[in-house]
Amino acid sequence: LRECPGQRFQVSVLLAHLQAAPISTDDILLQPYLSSWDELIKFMEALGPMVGLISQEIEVKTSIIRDLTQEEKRRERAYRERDYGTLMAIIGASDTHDSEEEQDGAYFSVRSMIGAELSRGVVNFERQTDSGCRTLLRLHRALLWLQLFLQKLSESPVGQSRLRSPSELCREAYQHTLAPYHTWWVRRAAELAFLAMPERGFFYRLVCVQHQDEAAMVLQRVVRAISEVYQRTQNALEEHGMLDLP
Ligand code: 1Q0
Repeated sequence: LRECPGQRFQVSVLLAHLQAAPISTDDILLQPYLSSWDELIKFMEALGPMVGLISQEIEVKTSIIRDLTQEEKRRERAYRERDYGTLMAIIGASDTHDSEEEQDGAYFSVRSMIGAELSRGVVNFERQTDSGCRTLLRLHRALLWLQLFLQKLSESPVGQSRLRSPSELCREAYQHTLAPYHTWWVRRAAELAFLAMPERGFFYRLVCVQHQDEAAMVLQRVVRAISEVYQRTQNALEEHGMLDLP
């Protein structure tokens, strides 16, 4: 991938985050997962105010999970310090094990989050709450939209037909993924966002290529990385009956 200095969004950075997310055989690290969304927000910021609403929504959703992570860390630290206080008074040691904390927090991965939130009873299957699981599900559905959109953007039409506009592809992908979960008002807002979608040239410059065949290669790498992340998240949510969390 070519470097694009000076541009805020970097497809190589997005790809790096996406590829850092898969761990063990079927899990996803939350930190790189959320960082991928940070990079996508940068992309959306370049599209202007109509899309601002959407990037704001992504920011709200990623912040909810990040806040839960921080809260969890504070709780663990307090618990440990109280414990250690007694312990250290006895043995006089001073070791806080800061690096270990990253490895086994509740919000370390998708599966650790699901496990922790289920055991604490914070996932509500009937009513809307701000659990990490239901929040992740919203981002997860949006990721499928992105996967489908980029897939379509990478495809060349067969025969004589010309390349279709990103705005058209965006709408089509939306109808197949997110639209069924959105209210009438949100669907109208999405329509406005599609109109703000730039032409293909904008996307090509963004990923630093000049032609469709080059773009296709870069886009397909992103699509492959997304689908790995998507599939693992899907498996975890599905196994726990979490694909319809309110
Ligand atoms: C860039 C143009 C994207 C247009 C595509 C999707 C339009 C969606 C419109 C969404 C409006 C958001 C308002 C709130 C919606 C919530 O009701 C909903 C449900 O949450 P809740 O808590 O009420 O149950 N929230 C969501 O569904 C969250 C996801 C929103 C949609 C996010 C899609 C954004 C993805 C953008 C990445 C674009 C980057 C392209 C990069 C190309 C790189 C090579």
